Amino acid sequence: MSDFNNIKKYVFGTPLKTGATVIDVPASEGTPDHFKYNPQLGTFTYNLKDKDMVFGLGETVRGINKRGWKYVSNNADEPHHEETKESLYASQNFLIVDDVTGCFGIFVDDPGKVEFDIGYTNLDKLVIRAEHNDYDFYVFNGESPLELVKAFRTLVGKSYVPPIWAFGYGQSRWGYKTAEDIREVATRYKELGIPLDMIYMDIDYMQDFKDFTINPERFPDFENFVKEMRAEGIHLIPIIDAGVKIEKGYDVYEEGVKNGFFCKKEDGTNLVAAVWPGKVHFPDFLNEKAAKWFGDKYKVLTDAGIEGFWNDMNEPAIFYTEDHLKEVFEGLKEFEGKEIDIFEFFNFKDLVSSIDNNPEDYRRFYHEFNGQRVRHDRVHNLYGFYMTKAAGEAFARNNPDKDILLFSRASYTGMHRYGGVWTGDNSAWWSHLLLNIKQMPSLSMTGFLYAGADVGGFNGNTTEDLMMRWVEFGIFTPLFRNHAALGTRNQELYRFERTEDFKNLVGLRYALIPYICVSFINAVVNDGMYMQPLSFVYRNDERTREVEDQLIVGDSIMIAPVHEQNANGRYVYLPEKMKLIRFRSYDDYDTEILKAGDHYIKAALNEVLVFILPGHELKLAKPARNVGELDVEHLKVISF
Ligand code: MIG
Repeated sequence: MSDFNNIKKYVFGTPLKTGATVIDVPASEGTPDHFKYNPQLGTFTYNLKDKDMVFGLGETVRGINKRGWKYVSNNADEPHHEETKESLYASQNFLIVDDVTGCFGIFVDDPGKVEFDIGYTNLDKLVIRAEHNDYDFYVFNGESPLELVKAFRTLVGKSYVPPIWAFGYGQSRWGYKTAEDIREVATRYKELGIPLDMIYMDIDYMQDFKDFTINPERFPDFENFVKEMRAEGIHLIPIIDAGVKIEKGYDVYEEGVKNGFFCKKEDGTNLVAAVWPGKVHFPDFLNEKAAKWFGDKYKVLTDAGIEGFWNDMNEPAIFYTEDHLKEVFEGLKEFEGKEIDIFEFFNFKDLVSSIDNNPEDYRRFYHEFNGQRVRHDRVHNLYGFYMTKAAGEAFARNNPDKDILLFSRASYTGMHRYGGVWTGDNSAWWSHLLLNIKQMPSLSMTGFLYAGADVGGFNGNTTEDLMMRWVEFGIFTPLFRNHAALGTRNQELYRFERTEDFKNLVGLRYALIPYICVSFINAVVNDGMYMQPLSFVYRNDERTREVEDQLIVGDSIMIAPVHEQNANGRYVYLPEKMKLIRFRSYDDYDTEILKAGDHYIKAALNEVLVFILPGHELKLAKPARNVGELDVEHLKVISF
């Protein structure tokens, strides 16, 4: 008998040990409750009831309620987060179905492709199908979605806790090249008095995009530069990419080849792919020895004083593989010199346009996983998880006295024990601010508590008003980072006109850090959520079930971010009486007690709406230049 009566496990085929779970649940006989299983098709079908809502899946497109679309767990380097996409960078196969009279949860522990057709093919059917038929299918029972979340998280283990300074504000941009560029960011923030704890280093700090190298011309005395920035209160956070440049004499490449640590093709040779460094091999993070070796490489940077990293391109992203490129050139010969009709023209065009992240390429290489040779597509969604695990375990070994910041782009359940996530290459769109709001509670459910989006938007040119509204939401997300793509409009907060407003808003974030940290730690310790949909808290209030742009943060406040351009306020639904605080800054705000129901609430461009729940309080610290300088002993209390 299991001690975990609310968790049942059903075993199909011969599942791989993915590392997602931390407790062993004995297998139950038969097939999962609630579902009709079709062994021929490998489908699990549940008939959705009228009032069923479906929650979960972590970082995906669309709403908090996942009903009405098909989602595919298949980690993808997908820079276009449109609502018609089925896959983003992450795969969390955890779902909750709830119609208030009853609810249940499921988790499909399968790191290959898994489809969740949630009322897409048939409005009223939830159909789950995995591409490979070897997995553990878990069912959770409980009285409320929150209980199901707890059951799931008991199964998959405690969430990662970052160093406290990682709750500060971070400035990033793809395009900072030199120590001088970074110094300038630090100086401009300091001059304006806008708090800052982190500056991120994107791929240009490296020598020719080689992991664990520093370009000596751009950073002539890196160690001292790290010290200089620390003296300014700033942590430098370099990026690490999955692919290792193929280059004679480059130690990481040489050692990887010598020890057989790279992913191999069927014929035993190392796969040759291309990403930013040009041709690369992919470290086999699933191979324990290779993981240990790669993890230890971070020491090059931690020895230089670095205390945080972001792991990128670990779906893995593939611009092309050598083999596929050959096939494409062969294929193109077919067209050369021939009269082609319009259909052939499109075949020709597809040949070239489908080169990057081509599904065929994910079937060309293998891993050594738990002593077995496994083809990549079978374990695809584990790659980013194991890269991050390799780093996290190395930090525990090599830097036991330090808390190190770590987050990743690709992820799978289990990675939440080693690091956080950012949600990848969003765009400077108002709809992506809204998407950020909707993704956060789903991420919280799946244990990815340290999470956030590129504030202001990554792709495309942002605007000052979008940036301000996004900051007004970002101040509540545990990871609060402004990041943008190469070639886009500069969006450091000092680039705009209303720098005083930005200073006040980021200052408010620092004021909120005691509350944010306590709420975060509570979510870790209790296997709970840092951000919740209203319907999780107000179970019996039907109206809350349709509210997707207000969130409960921690257990004392509700937020209602403005996410539309040119809006000077918004409609807010209050499930009960609450105290509104309309913040312009830490010490400039007005309050008002509002009764339950619908309200139109004004919020000028520089105003943030926070609502205190009855019987609760919000404790604020006086803003400081960085987290280290916050006085957390003397807090101001606003109570209701
Ligand atoms: O192909 O390192 O999502 O944050 O700035 C793009 C450059 C590679 C993707 C990441 C983004 C980062 C960018 N990277």
